[in-house]
Amino acid sequence: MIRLFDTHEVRPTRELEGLWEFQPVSRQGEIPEAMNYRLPVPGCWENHPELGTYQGVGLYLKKIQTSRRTNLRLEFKGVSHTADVYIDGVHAAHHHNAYTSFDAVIRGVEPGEHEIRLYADNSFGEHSALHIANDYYTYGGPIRPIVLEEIGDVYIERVAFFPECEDGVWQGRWQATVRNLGNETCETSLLLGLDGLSSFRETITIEANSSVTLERTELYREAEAWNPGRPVLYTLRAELSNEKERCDDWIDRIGFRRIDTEDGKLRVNEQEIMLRGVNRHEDHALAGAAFSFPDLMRDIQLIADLGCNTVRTSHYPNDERFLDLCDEFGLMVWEENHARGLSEEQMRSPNFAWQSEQVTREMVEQHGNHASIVIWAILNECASDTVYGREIYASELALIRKLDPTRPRTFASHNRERDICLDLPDIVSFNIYPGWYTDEDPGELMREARGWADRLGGAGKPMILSEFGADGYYGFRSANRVKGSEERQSDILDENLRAYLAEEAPLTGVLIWQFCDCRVSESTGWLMSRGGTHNVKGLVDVYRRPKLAYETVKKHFRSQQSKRPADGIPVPARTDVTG
Ligand code: ADA
Repeated sequence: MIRLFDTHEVRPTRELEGLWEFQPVSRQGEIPEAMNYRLPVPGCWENHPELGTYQGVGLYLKKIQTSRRTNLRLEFKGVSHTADVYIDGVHAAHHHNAYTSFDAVIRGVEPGEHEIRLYADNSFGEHSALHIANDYYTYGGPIRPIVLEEIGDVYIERVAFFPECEDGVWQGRWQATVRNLGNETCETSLLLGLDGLSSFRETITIEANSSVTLERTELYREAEAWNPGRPVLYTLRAELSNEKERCDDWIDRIGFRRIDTEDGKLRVNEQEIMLRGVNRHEDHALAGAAFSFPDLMRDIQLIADLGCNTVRTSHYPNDERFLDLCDEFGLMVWEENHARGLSEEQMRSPNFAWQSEQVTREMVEQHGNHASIVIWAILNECASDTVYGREIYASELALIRKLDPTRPRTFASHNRERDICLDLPDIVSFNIYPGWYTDEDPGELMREARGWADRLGGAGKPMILSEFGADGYYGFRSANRVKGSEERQSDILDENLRAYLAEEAPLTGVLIWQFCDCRVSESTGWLMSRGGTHNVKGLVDVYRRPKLAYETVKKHFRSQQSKRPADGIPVPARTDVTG
């Protein structure tokens, strides 16, 4: 399943799901003597009993048939973590980072059989600055769908839509990019519209081997807003036509909403909002990082059942189908680029700056149309306390502002009073663990955090506690409520939430670490503190079995829901799911 809706009606499109041949190999490009395995795609190789801990390069191979001479576009929605693609033996794409998509376009493919070879590498080393041994697992393989499309020489490459509100009237800024792969200049007619509202047509001329981006702002007086409590979505349709017929199209969904952070408040459509949510790793005991649609839906239902109105995609851009579900059900999203806990030294790795900038750009360009994303974030717990770190924070936040001026930006800091970047984002966010890593009082620490923000450049900005939580081993019960037990985890979250959800708390959001337990990299050093190579701060375990803390959080969040209904109640909560 590619998305929750058809992305093309004109362009022939199919998902290359099913069984692919597979073989571990020693390096990218190697052609093995035999392909001894067959694995499901999308999927990760860890699900095969012999490959549960394999870290290295894996070759996926698929033969496809085409029935006419055409151009092919192959889109890989997520390959973990470094991919190299060969089509009929010719290198067609290289991409680093598991959590954003990339494509390969091949011109003039003859009818008949063609071979796709996908090399996926999940090993750590100099080539991978973002994927390192970490507090989550880097699975191997095509964890998200692979899509095969037939395109003409002129095709729609991307359509971005930015909703804006001027004097109470909705308008939309369009940015549509059309590419000409051909060797001659061409003229084409482009139709852009929103179903149920209006559309317009423009004629564009595109030189050979280049692209043109059309920009235009349109008024939508009749548009209904997307609100967390009433998530109205519109189908966006772009179509290219020549003299005779429609020759290409692009379909997406958008919502009209305005987000602002004036006076230290976060507002969606002028309504002040308190974010209540969870941090979520895309990880499941049975699926690894390759979620089936029902698994994604199950997470949405559980998050809604908890009384959350927000989810943070810690620590990387999420599966588009998950974002589609958030759009559809009114769950607000903090989406962040891919990084966790990188020191200055790690940020100075020669591959860090470009890989990090690339994932930031891809995240915003690929996911910008999702109405549910209300915050962009970067670089969780990296070196925001160093001069070099500040350069990177500043440049990535500026890049986001350039690509999308409509959403606030933040980063989750663990650097407390040492942080030197709090003047840069629109919202300040802190990860703190009172009751777990420290013995501090949650209420006092929250007020101290406000003080750090106020003194260090973040005065007047909304503040979010982006992580707090405690270990809780599923099924480990303790009469003495010792650390690591379900009881203690529940107590710690209870104490934290009492302080943070109090009327006078100076907060715009609380995000619990974390929704579900997750597998972590096998390593030495601090990762040895992760019993069973899992981070067990989940409210549910890797199989989604709720721990005691689940009910505790639900009690707090649901009572907020009734006190502050305008903050939004995601739709699945209305058809109560867990009873
Ligand atoms: C950090 C980090 C998380 C996780 C958490 C923990 O704040 O951002 O990824 O590692 O701590 O469990 O300690």
